[in-house]
Amino acid sequence: MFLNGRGDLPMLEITTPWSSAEIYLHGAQVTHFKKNGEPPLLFLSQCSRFAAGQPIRGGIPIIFPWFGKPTDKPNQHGFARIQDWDLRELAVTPDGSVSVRLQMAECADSSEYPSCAVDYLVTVSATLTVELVVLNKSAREFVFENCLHTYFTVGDIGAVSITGLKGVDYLDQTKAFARQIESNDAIRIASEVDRAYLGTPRTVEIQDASLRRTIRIEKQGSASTVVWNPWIAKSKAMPDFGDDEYQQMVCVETGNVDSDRLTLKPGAVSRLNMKLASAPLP
Ligand code: TA6
Repeated sequence: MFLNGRGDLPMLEITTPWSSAEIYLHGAQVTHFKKNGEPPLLFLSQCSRFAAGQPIRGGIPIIFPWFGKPTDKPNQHGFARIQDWDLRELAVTPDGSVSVRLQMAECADSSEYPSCAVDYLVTVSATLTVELVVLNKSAREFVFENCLHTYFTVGDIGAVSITGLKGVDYLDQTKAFARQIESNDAIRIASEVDRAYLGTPRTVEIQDASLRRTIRIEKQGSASTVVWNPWIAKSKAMPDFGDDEYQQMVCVETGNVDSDRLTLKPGAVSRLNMKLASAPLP
C-alpha cells in the first residue's frame, strides 16, 4: 500500500478512473493531484525537502494550530505539517473514487493546547476534496487557526487572474499587514503578493489563460482566503524553492486565520472542507 516516496518517506499512491494522487504520511500532505489529460493541479517544488521535521514545499500543507510566525511560537505555520500522521482508513467506492482518513498523533493536554483529536479526510475522484476535522477533547476552550496552504500549478503567472474576492478586506503582509479592501474583480499578479482575505466564505476561481483552464475552490467552515506568490526576491531566498518556480505556481489558501481564528468549545468539532475542481477555459 505504501511506497517509499521522496526522502524514503511513506507515500500513498492513488489512481482512480479520472485521476491520480499522492499523499505522504509526513504532514498528511497531498503532494500530487492530476486529472487524466490535464497538467497537475497541485504544484510541488523540484527543490522541496522530504525529511523528518521539515515542511514539504508544495501540494497542500496543513497549517495548524497557528498561522504565520507569532512572536511566542517556535516556528512558522504550526506543527501539523511536520508531524507524521497515521493512516486510519482507506476505502474504494464502487464508482472508483478513493477515500482516505489520516489522524495526527494526539495533542496531549498541555499548558498550551487542550487535548484534541485531529483527522484529515481526503477523497480523490474527478475532483479532490479534503477536510480537516478537529475535536476538542478537553474541558476548556481551544482557540486556534487553521489553513489548507494549497499550491496550484499555473502555466504562466502573468496570465493568471483570481476572482471571487472583490470588496473583501485583506491584510497585506508586504505592507506590514496594512488593512486594505480588494477593489479588483480579477486579481492579477505582477509582484510579490501575500494577502490574508478575511471574513469571506466565498468560492474562489483561478483563471489560467496559459493552460486554458479554470480551477474552482469551493469551501466550507472557512472565513479566510490567503493569496501568495513569493515573486523574484523571496524565491531566491527560499532554499527549498527554485528561483524561477514563482512563474508556475500560486497559493490560494483556505482556512481561518487572524481575526477569523476559531474558538472551539469543549466537546465541539470544527470542520474545514475544501473541494478542488478544474474545467477547460471556454
Ligand atoms: O501563506 C503565505 C505565507 O504565510 C507567506 O508569508 C510565506 O511565508 C508562505 O506562507 C510560506 O511559508 P513557509 O513557512 O512554508 O515558508
